[in-house]
Amino acid sequence: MKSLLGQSRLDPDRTVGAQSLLDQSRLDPSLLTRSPAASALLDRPGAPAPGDIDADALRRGASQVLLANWTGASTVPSRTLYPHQWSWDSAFVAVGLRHLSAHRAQRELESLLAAQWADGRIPHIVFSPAVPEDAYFPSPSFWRSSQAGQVSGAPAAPETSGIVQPPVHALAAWLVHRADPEESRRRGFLDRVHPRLTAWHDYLLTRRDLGGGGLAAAVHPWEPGTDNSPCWDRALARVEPALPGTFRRADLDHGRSADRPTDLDYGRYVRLAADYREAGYDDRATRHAFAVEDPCFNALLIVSERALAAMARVLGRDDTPHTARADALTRHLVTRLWDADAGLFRVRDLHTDTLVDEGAVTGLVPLVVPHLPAEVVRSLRDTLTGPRFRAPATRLVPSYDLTGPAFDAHRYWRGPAWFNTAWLIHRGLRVHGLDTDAARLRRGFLAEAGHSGFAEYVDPVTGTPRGARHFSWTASLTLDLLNADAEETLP
Ligand code: 9WN
Repeated sequence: MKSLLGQSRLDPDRTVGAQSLLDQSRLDPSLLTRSPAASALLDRPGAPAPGDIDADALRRGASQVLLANWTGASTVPSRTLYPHQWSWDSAFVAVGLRHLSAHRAQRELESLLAAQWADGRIPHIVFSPAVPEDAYFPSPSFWRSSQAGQVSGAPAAPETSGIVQPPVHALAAWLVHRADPEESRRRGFLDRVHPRLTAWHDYLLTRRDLGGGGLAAAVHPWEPGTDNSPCWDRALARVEPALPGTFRRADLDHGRSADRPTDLDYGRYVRLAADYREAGYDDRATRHAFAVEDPCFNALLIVSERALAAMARVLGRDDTPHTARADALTRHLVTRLWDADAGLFRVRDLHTDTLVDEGAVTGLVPLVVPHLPAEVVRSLRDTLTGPRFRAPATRLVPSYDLTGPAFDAHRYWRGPAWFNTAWLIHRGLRVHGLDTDAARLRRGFLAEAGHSGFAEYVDPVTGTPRGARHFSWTASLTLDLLNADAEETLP
């Protein structure tokens, strides 16, 4: 154990380094010796990293987080704040787990897909029956999926939420397959996941094309994964909040209230989810009071559709429906959400059919889409490296425009820098051959992940860690970026 820590060179500018990874961690040190499987995972050889990063310490710290957050079939985002399985978290976790165990990464995704509804939706939370009811709100008894969701094809078990999260799963499944194609073939992994992931995209492109413009809509601020982004403020203001006192927030037991969404936001989240539930989670029967087209959500749908095409080719199936969909989605994304004057993609509010005048990191994530017009790529790169998104302390990307009126360096998706969006933008920079920018972002990512103890997010101005520590996708995507030199991009 000592040898993990004795040689930290993580960030010479700061007094904390790899030592802090484990000092802060409270992870069980006997984990390594108690389980032969666990120690085999940790003994994989390391990959090269930028000169000032101690790749070995970082890799071991990240692996420990993933081992500690593994429940036996999937990974919780955080043992304290998020004690169940989350949809896009699991996809990001699988991306990193594949470097430790392709088999375990497959199980991560397949346990999520086992909770898929008959209408194709992948729920945003799969609840563990082993976790106490009051450990997270909204709990299974709020969503009541097996009862209220019957008309939409919710499974009898497990209990789940009724909303969704961004469709990054097919990309993750493809990357997991590529990590060990032999193991994937032996287990029939692609054979099983390809039809399920296709049904998931079908759901999004039929039931969720609420704007009629060929993009998928989100009907709750939790669906794009950026809960309290300023992009939702106007749309949410139209929603009558649930009365205070009718629900109890569990997140404040673990998170600082200044880092979390406000009570007023929560009242509105609860109202929207309850209304959806009362309509059986049926998109045809619900009058969605909140409906938006989000650029990150749709960009991930495009990349995932290309991943389905790649899977179809491996399986000897026709890939043209997937490539045709990806091409059409790319056109719609640019036509409906690109704002050339602002130099980024915007959210479209479907109630007013207008673009929301706020700049968020989700408007830069479409860089991950191949075949974008060259001027769009140029402009996104300028915005990314310009004053609005160049975080002074972290080399990461803030979640919201540093110069925007709603910027708040602490509060969740209103300013703090997150690791999953940085990973996606890093991937986008690679896709478009912007390798110098990619290398800079990668270096910043790895330094901050180590320095922060794999925090959920960090203050972009001071670099202070915020939110949960030992956060699974931060650890997992760290492992992936440590291997990024070998990464391939999709055609
Ligand atoms: C609500 C689990 C999830 C992430 C989201 C992040 C946060 C939940 C919450 O945590 O949302 O889904 O309780 O705040 O915003 O992106 O998937 O890590």
